[in-house]
Amino acid sequence: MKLLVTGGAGFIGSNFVMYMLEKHPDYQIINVDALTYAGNLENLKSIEGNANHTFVKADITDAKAMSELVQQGVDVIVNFAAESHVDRSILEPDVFVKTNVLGTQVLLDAAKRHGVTKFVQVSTDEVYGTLGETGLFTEESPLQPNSPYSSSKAGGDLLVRAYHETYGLNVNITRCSNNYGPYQFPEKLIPLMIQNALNNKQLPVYGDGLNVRDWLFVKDHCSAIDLVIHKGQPGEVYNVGGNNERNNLQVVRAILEELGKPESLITYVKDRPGHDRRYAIDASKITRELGWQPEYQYESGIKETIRWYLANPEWMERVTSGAYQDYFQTQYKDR
Ligand code: NAD
Ligand code: TDX
Repeated sequence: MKLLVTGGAGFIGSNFVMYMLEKHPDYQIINVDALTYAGNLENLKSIEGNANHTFVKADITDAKAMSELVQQGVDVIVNFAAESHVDRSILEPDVFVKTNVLGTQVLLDAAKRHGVTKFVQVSTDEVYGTLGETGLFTEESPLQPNSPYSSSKAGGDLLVRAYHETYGLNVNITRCSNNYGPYQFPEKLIPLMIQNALNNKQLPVYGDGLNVRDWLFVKDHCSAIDLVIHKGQPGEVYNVGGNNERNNLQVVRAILEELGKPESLITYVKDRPGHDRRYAIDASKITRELGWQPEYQYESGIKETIRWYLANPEWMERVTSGAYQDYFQTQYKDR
């Protein structure tokens, strides 16, 4: 099987490429990534020289480049490439629309033109909006995105649906909850807090710190996508979640405890505008229909993640370049 994986130099995409090369050593992977601030070839060091992996630096909004890649006998496209950070989407929504909406449409068009057998869109639970204290998002929940990020992801999802309904393209959409694990860029909650705690810097908790996320170890997300590629039914959406609800303070306190750092590092800062209160996923469909089960317990997964960041300080140093420092000055300046 020949896969075109987009965004494979980012957090989940790089974990997925490594997972697939190990699990299916006979598959060929073309990994296309524009190497934005979030894309990092160092994430792929362990597979350097693997003859079944080809990296191509290109932008998914470049129709000619995508068409040329897809016509090289690609069977399946898995689209991870996206602008992925909610806070950045509040500062600069335009690039989110360009990559997450237009980029998805460009890939769909290439898939349709060159007879790709399946298109998997890696989406997010955030397209469903927010929950109150109870309830879970199912695949039937209405799309009610609240941030420029989540609305751009919802826009991409709707185009995927339309290419199935209108042109009969074989598509699947996965909607996963918050991932954590190695290689996550330190703008997201868990790696940011690990990084700041290690450097004895303040840990900026938004609002009252009681917003709830459902955390899933990245390798469990990869196994879900692998199953969807092989067993997903045409046009179906599959929710993926860990059944691990934690509020942000619980997450941050556990990191401090694991690192032996004081709780006095926690600083409450101004809330994120439009901050979704709670996400929780009903993943019973993918379990029932495709046999997916998460393997990692949150407690051990988070410890493994912290150990990875402790063991890879040079990775952290290199990804937190000058541009990273500029972003943080803008992001936290009025908070
Ligand atoms: P990430 O920001 O770490 O990686 C995104 C990758 O896409 C980067 O390598 C970047 O260089 C690349 N990219 C961005 N714009 C591009 C473009 N125009 N052309 C080609 N490549 C481009 O993101 P992530 O956390 O790994 O998320 C991957 C996907 O999974 C996204 O689609 C995201 O919406 C989705 N998702 C993420 C989570 C999560 O918790 N991180 C949860 C559910 C779904
Ligand atoms: O400094 C911070 N302080 C803080 O309190 C940061 C960066 C975040 N938070 C809060 C906001 C959220 O309630 O922590 C929670 C998690 O924040 P993020 O790591 O930014 O993730 P989230 O907004 O939940 O979105 C993530 O999960 C769904 C990914 O970034 C998305 O790509 C994915 O679709």
